[in-house]
Amino acid sequence: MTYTIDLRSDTVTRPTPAMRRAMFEAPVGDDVYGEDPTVNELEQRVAALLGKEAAVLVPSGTMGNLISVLSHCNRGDEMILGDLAHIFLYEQGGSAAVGGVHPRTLRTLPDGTLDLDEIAGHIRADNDHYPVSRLICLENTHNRCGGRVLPPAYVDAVGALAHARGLRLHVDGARLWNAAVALNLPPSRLVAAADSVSVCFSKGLGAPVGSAVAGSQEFVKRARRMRKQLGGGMRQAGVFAAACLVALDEMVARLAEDHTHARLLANELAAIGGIELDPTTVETNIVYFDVTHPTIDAPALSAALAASQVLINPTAARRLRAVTNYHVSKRDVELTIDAVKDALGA
Ligand code: TLP
Repeated sequence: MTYTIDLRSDTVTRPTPAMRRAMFEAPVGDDVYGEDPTVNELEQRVAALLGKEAAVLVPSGTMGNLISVLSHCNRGDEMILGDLAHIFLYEQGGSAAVGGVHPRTLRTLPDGTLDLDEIAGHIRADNDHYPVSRLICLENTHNRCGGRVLPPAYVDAVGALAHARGLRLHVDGARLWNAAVALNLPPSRLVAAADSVSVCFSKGLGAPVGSAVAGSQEFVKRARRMRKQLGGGMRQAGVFAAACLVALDEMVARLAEDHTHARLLANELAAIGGIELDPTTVETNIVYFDVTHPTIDAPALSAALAASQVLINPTAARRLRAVTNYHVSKRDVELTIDAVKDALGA
């Protein structure tokens, strides 16, 4: 093999030639003054796609989630979220560190949902001893649950519960596009009940940079202020917003191919002795699998694969995560399977 098959994440995707051309040609202005026409076009497109009044471009998914939490919550407020949520696990506790927001984690079920009764049971009563329960966060698709897609009716039910009890619902939709393609539904349907949504252009869609946060006019006004406070106000950001527009035009429908490749990878991996996973849980582009080999653990398998130019990250002593993406072809999946068999002597 003379090239690298990179399954570490879909964040490794590089901009397409069409994106680079659009970046070169993009009309730009100072976005802090609201004068970048390409950014404005992107924000309007995203708001429409998500069925929200407005949207704001932000540099990353992490900042999009942080801005959303901070725009909903005051210091000392509580947010309810899953113990496997990206916001809880992988964002340095930014909501607590920067915003003083108290996280209340509930057990994440294997399909990425939280039990509705458990959510209801953890919404705080009005009592001087308690923080104020302000926000519920969901993640769609759910990264740590293997790219699972949340059923729209479930998200609706969580939203209804939140609103009935005076809370708000945020959806971390870093891979909402994958969920929409998997369900064959418009993205707006998946977040109809959400008060805010963050989405990314820099994961499976291949744009070099960019995420957005969408919600009501009032929410986005607060989010825009929060973005500036966090240092995320950008100037001629149209240069990369242009790539995000191409991503929306050209890269969403093709995610189906990544999903097909992930299923193929999962089915083939499951047939290898020393590997364990349930391929029926693979709904989008993320495949978690366990290595049960007596002498080869996950870091060892990852290192052996890297020596054959296949990059797959270990996520625990016996677990690895492979993420199919734009640069990974069907042939690459087959080569990956051969490399895993070789590494395990299977
Ligand atoms: N996830 C990255 C790593 O941080 C784990 C990856 O490789 O999957 N929400 C979700 C659900 C995400 O998966 C990620 C990135 C983010 C938010 C943060 O996005 P960025 O990296 O743009 O800050």
